[in-house]
Amino acid sequence: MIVLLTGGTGGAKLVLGFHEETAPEDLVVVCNTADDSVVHGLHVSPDVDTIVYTLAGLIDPAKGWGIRGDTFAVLDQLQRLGNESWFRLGDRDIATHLTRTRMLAQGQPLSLITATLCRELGVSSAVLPMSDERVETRLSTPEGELSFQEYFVKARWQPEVLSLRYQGIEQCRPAPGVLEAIRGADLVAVCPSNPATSIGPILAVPGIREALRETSARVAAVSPMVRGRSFSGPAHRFMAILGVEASVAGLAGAYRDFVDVLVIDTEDRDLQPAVEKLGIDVKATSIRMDTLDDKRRLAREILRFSS
Ligand code: FO1
Repeated sequence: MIVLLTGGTGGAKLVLGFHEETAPEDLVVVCNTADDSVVHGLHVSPDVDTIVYTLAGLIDPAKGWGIRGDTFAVLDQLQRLGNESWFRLGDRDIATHLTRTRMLAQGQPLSLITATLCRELGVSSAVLPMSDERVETRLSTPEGELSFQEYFVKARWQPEVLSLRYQGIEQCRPAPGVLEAIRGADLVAVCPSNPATSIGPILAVPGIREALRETSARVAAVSPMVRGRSFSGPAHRFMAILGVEASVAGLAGAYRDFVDVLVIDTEDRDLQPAVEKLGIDVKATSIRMDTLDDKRRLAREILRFSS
C-alpha cells in the first residue's frame, strides 16, 4: 500500500503519476483540508476535489483545479445579482459543492462524502481528508488576517505573510483510516506541495506526525522547489515562516524527524551533502512534471529506490 500526502495542484501531478504506475486500489491519498472554504454558502474542499477530479480524469489540465470544459453560467448570474465572484466556481463543480454541503447538513463526515464522490465518479483509490473536523489556515498580513483562498486567489498572494496558524487544529483528529494507512504502508510519499499551507496542516493533525515517525514504511518527500523557487504557487515564500531557508536544505530541516529520503532536482545537487548531514538520504533527479510521462517517471523512480 502506498500513502500519498498532498495538497494543491503540484501534489496532484505526482498523485496522478503513482495512479498510472501502480494499481489504483493500492493508493491512499491523504489530502489537506485547511484550504477548505465556504463560498456562496457551499463547502468547497479544493485539495480534495483536485485529487478526485484528477483521478476521475475530469480535472481541467490547464488550471489544475475545477472540471475540464466546465461553464460558468451560475457564477455569471451570481455576479449579476451582486455576489462576489473572484472564486471561480464552474457549473459542474458547483454540483460537487452542493452534494458536499447537503451531506454535511445531514451530518455526514467529510470522509464519507469524499468516498461517495469517488464511488460516483469511478475513483478506486482511497481519497481521505486529513480530518473530518474543520481546520482553517489563517494568514496574518499587514492588512489583517486572511483565509487561504482570500490570500491565494482574491489577493493573488501579493500581501506579505507575517505568520500563519491552522485554526481548529488542536481539536481535530485524523480522519478514519489515515493513521492505519500510514502505519500499514509500504511507502509514504510527501508530494511536492506547499510545506506550510498544504503539507503543514496534515503534519499538524494530532497523531499524524507521530505515525509518520513510527511507521515501518519508507518515507520519501519530493521537493516543491528548485534553487529555492517553487514551480507554481508561493511555497518558497512560506519557508521563512516555517523558520527554515527556502531551499531543499531548509525543507530537509522541516521534515527531518520523519523523512527517510528527499527527492531533489539535479539543479540542487550541490545541496546534497547538507541534506545528507541531517541523516536524510537524497535522490537527485528531474522533478519537473509537465507531461504525464514526467509524472509517471518520477513515481516510477520513487517506487524503485523505495523498494
Ligand atoms: N484557484 C485560483 O487561482 N482561482 C480560482 O478562482 C480558483 C477557484 C477554485 C474553485 C474550486 C477549487 O476546487 C479550486 C479553485 N482554485 C482556484 C484553486 C485553489 O485555490 C487551490 O488549488 C488550492 O486551494 C491550493 O492548495
